[in-house]
Amino acid sequence: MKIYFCGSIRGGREDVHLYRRIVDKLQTYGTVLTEHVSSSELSDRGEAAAEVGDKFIHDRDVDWLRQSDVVVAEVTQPSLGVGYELGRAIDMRKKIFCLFRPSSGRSLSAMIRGADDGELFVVRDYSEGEIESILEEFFNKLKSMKSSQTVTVSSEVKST
Ligand code: 6K6
Repeated sequence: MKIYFCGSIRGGREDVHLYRRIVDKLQTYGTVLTEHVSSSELSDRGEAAAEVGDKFIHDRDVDWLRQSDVVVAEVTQPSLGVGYELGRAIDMRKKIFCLFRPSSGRSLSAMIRGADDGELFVVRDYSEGEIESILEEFFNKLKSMKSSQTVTVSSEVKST
């Protein structure tokens, strides 16, 4: 499974330790295309970013988003880039799981909370201690949905 993880970069890096824990857990389910988002060494104003340029970053990330099977976003720290990625992912009809921490004292944008449809786009409030269990719950549900779809498809093939 290819997983696209979204987390704030230029929007602020205060939650990078949580991104690391999320990515560590995600890597038990598949390949995380955007592992660098969780790196405490990523310096967006550093040489690497200047060398590749913003257009390269944008085009590469949109390409990865297209390739992904599922999108997981930590949306507590507001980020234009994460909001943009989520909007593009909705258009691509990706399965999206957003994580928000009410303990931050922030209020999540209505454009993210209001996009929750209980199916393709899900927003989940959580506290730090719950990261791993919440992701387990989400991926277990995803796996069981996928296997029931496979059963349906294979029985449809048999009946035709
Ligand atoms: C370092 C070396 C090369 O590039 C860099 C740093 N820049 C970015 N690298 C990769 N993805 C990025 C970069 N800047 C933004 N993004 C994407 O936007 C990530 O996938 C994040 O989920 C999101 C963060 O957006 P901002 O607006 O907070 O930066």
